[in-house]
This record gives sequence, structure tokens and C-alpha cells, in this order.
Amino acid sequence: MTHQARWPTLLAAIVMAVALILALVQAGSTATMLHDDATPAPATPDPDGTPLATPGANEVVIDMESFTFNPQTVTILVDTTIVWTNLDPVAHTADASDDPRTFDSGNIAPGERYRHTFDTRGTFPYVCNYHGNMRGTIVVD
Ligand SMILES: [Cu+2]
Repeated sequence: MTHQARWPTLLAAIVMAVALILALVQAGSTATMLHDDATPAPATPDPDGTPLATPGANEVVIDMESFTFNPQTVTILVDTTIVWTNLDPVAHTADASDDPRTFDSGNIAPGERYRHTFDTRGTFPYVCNYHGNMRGTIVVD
């Protein structure tokens, strides 16, 4: 009868050994998972999406010459820039005649320029503040 009593002990030893092996395997896989932490990707710098304006593009030049605006009437598209260029030996201005003024160049000294970009459609008569008969018109179509 003594040999029968050994079976439960042997069985218990085998179950404990298997349980120990399973526990070790599980611990190992857990350790592997802990090493699998995601490294955050380096932040890519956000490039400035603003396109660079090409100098001279979308610009129309009006000469201030011999006390006249030349050409006197200019028709342009929206977002066109007018560049008034003073070729006279005296100062001029280009002041819109509307109120409040759409544009007002202030003093444009001889050889100087004044730029204004028209972003709305309309007809804009303007005048030189120093010479009342010096007039022009910008038509924004
Ligand atoms: Cu003038």
C-alpha cells in the first residue's frame, strides 16, 4: 500500500514544475513586451506655406512725368499692384478721391516710388495733392 501513496506527491511535483515553467515563460514574454515601447517620431518642422512673391509680377507702373500720370487711366485685375514712379524733379502724391481714401501715397519725392495693391473691384479716381489738375483713374475689373 505504500507505493500508492507516492503517486499524488509525484503528480503534485509535476504540476508545480509545469506551473513554474509557465510562469517563467509568461514573465519572459511580459519583459519582452515592456521593451517594445514605441519611440515617438521626431517632429518634422512645419515649413512656411506662404509662397514667395515674385518681384515685378502683377505690377503695373504709372509714371509721374511732366505733371501728368502716364498712363492716365489704367485697367487692372484684382490683386494687381500699381507702382507710381515719380520721374519729375518735384514731389507728387497719388491720393484716392473717395472718402475714406482707398489709398493715400503721402509725399512721393523725385525718383521715389509708391505701391498700392488693389484687392477690391471698382473705379478709383485719384489726384495729386499738390497739383489739382494732375488726375488719374484706376479701374479694377
Ligand atoms: Cu503733383
